[in-house]
Amino acid sequence: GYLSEAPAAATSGGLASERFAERMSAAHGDGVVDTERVDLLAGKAIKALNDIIIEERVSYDEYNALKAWLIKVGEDGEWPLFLDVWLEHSVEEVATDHREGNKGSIEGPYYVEDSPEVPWNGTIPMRDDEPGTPLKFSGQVRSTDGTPLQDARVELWHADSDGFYSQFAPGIPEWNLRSTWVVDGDGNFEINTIRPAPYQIPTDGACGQLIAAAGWHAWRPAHLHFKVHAPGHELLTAQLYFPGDEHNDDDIASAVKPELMLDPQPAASGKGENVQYDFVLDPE
Ligand code: MBD
Ligand code: FE
Repeated sequence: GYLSEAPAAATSGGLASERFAERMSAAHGDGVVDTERVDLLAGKAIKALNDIIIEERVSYDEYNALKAWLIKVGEDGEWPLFLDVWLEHSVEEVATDHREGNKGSIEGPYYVEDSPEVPWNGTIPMRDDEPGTPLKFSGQVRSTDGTPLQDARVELWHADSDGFYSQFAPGIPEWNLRSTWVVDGDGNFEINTIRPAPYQIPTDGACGQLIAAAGWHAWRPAHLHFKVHAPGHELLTAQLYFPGDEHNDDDIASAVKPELMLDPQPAASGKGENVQYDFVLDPE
């Protein structure tokens, strides 16, 4: 691959924290400022932690280790990573459990808005000699009643064959493996990309320290991220996965669902793979 070494945790973490802060300030006014909800939720969270301290007889050494670790999460910019890996899947479940269309999955910390547009049958931006197995990804966007959604807009972003995301790891072109397209008149698309590698949580930051200290593994299975927009329909945020990945069954971010598994086939040309997947959106 291009990079022999992983980006420092504080590099990707700091960038993820900055991007998140920018999006929050752009969307200001949408924040949760309902006193009753804050009282309820913060009160329950604090009580849950106090209950654990009493039940497990947490010591001063353990309490101080926690304090030092929480400070380090902030210093490393890893709050977006921590929260998206260990909590977002439950938020996503609550937000989408009424849906009849496609199952979704978490957004994660590495989404960037306004990626460059490519044609519905184009190629996602990539380096001239981008490593990785070529993957032709085709499908259709439909409403739950089967109507093709010809005004749908699809955003795709994913890691490279080293497991690194552009804009969050050094030395990768800004929009590498990030793009947006509008489907054709029948809701179809056919996009060329490459297969991403599995993603490993940085080992040199606070999240990596927790994983090592707890004896966990640090892996997410290889995945493609999508946002699918269509007028009058709920936004679908999803990830798609590849069969046979050793971490499909124990994703550290708990974000794999059986409905999100791809079935890639060797291309007839003998070079790369083809895969088909349709997105079904719920009317608003
Ligand atoms: C990722 O690439 C990701 O998708 C999530 C959810 C968390 C960490 C890294
Ligand atoms: Fe990801």
